[in-house]
Amino acid sequence: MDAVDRYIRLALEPDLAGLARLLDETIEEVGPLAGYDELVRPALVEVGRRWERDELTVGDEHLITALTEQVLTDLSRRHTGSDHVAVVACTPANRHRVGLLMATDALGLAGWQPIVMAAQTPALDIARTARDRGAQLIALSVGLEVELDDLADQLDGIREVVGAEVPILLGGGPLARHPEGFRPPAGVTVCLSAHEAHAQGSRLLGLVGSSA
Ligand code: B12
Repeated sequence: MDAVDRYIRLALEPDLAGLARLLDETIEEVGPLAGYDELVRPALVEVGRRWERDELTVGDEHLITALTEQVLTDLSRRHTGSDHVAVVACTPANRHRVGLLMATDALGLAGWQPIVMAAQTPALDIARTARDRGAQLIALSVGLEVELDDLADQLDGIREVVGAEVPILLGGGPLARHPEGFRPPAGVTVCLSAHEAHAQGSRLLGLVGSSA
């Protein structure tokens, strides 16, 4: 049985401790970013496939997602804190939070202090939270292809509140599945994986740190 199968089987039992152990072992072996990109993400994509083929129920999918969120939230407690705040949020129509949590951890590991907001956060509230908390980075997770249609408008709305200086990182399923589907405006960087979230987070922290 491969690791993706084991992941799904443990989550279905449900065996939270076993799932956390599997992730810990994977992280020990390949590191957290590869653990996310090469185990948790493929496991969730496989859950989507099995659900489409009627091999898993909606209840199964909810259970696996809930346990995954719990394990990822526990992992994020290891961040040590930093003065450089990043507001991390799902776009207004997006309820998919797993990728967001991985990006959060990647940014935390890169040295940011992530403030994670709930799913489906209105753009104006993301922007106000970032402005009011002095965020130096905004990271957004997009969940559905249909959201790409008005993403540029959402970003413009955020820019009106936070100004042109705050960099924005964008990620999420539709961008990863269709990298050509959205052309990011100036100041916005698209990341297709937790690895990229970490690399771009480190790069931007270097820029912010050197201008402070
Ligand atoms: C779990 C799940 C749900 C759960 C989510 C629960 C939760 N708490 O997250 C629930 C049940 C809510 C759900 C609902 C829906 N879903 Co859904 N869902 C999924 C599923 C099975 C897994 C998603 C996931 O976690 N993937 C794994 C993560 C880790 O991948 P990821 O997001 O791409 O993240 C990686 C990178 O993109 C990147 N990243 C992600 N975010 C960010 C952010 C930043 C800043 C950075 C830097 C990087 C980054 O890092 C991650 C690590 O590699 C997918 C199947 C699939 N193929 O993904 C369908 C899927 C995404 N869902 C889909 C659909 C259609 C829906 C619904 C419309 C279904 C319905 N009829 O109600 C609703 C829409 C809800 C909404 N408004 O968002 C479709 C989307 C297709 C499309 N055309 O857009 C998919 C692809 C299933 C399918 N094959 O049809 N879903």
